[in-house]
Amino acid sequence: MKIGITCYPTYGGSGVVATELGMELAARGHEIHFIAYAMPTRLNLSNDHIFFHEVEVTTYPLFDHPPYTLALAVKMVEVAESASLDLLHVHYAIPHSVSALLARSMMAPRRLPFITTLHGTDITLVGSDRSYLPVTRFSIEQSDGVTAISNYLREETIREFDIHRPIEVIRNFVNCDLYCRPKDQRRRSEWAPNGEPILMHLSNFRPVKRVSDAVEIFALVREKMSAKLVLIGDGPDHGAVEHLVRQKKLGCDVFFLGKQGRVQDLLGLADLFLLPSDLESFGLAALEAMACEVPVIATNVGGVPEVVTHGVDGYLVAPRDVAAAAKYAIQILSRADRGREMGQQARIDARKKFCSNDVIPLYEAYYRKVLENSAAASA
Ligand code: GMT
Repeated sequence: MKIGITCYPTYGGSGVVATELGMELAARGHEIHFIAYAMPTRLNLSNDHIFFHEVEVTTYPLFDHPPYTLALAVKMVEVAESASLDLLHVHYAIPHSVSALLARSMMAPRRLPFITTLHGTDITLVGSDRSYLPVTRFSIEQSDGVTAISNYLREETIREFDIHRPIEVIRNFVNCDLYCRPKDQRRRSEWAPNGEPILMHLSNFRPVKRVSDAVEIFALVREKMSAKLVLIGDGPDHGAVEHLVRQKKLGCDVFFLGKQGRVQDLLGLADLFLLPSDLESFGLAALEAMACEVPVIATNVGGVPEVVTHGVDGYLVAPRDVAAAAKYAIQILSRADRGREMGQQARIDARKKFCSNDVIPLYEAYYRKVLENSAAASA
């Protein structure tokens, strides 16, 4: 198939899933055209079935806000015509599904069906904001196919948007051949020269991620034992988190790595992964850590319980309950054998439920179904 994929190219879960999906599909022989305003962070163009088309948004003194939605729609049409795309697959409803809807109308009478994948804040925060809700609902209703990355998100979309169309749940996935615990653990000594346990967190440092809670949890752990905290990613809360680290005099024990391209090389060096978010419709970073044999302490919110099983491959606590999270962290870190056992179980669970080899064929089957329905509708 020839598929156009649109996503946010920035450091965020929806862009990561879209990029990994495109690369997996290309590896299976499909022709993939990424259409975005910049190269997605994890995109590797080495496969000659992958193409990148940049959306350039022309500005004009009259425009306070350059019309990205329109520029994207025009680019979608251009690529669909020149590459004879079979369909568009857009990640994150706002505004990508609106652009795709426009592109489909501009292409008529030639059919260009589009699938919208809902990821989280496009439904739970931004999409449900009253200023965006009507147009988000309309573009979801108008999509030829809609998928959600967890049962939680599907239910939430139906409830919040009063949606009456089918929504397919296709869960996020991880490539367990790429994401695994490195045999060579020597790099740990960069952060933990005396063999201290390492806690890790990876996110885009948005307020919803509560990175400061990861620091608070770590501070409680440090009261009981020596340990190190490695923070990967960057975003709006970076300054506040750095300030908190200084205030707690943890500067020597906390490492800020910033945005990293190959997180698969880092996650498996940790003993524990922290995901203390206020809300998470899936928690992709937790899944990636699990595949690398790292147990997870996360909050019991949204779709996280579909990923992490309490007491089996990690622990779930109430949002902002840093004391409970620290108690579990100390439990895991003070018994290395228990932590390793949970970590190994985490990889088994990640492979069983979220392996890319099982999930990618679900997308392929869904694409075929949407194409058949679209052809039948226009016959
Ligand atoms: O929160 C992020 O990392 C960004 C956000 C996005 O849409 O870019 O992530 C959402 O999609 C991820 C991939 O499907 C999910 O793993 C995250 O749980 C989800 N974030 C939230 O629901 C807050």
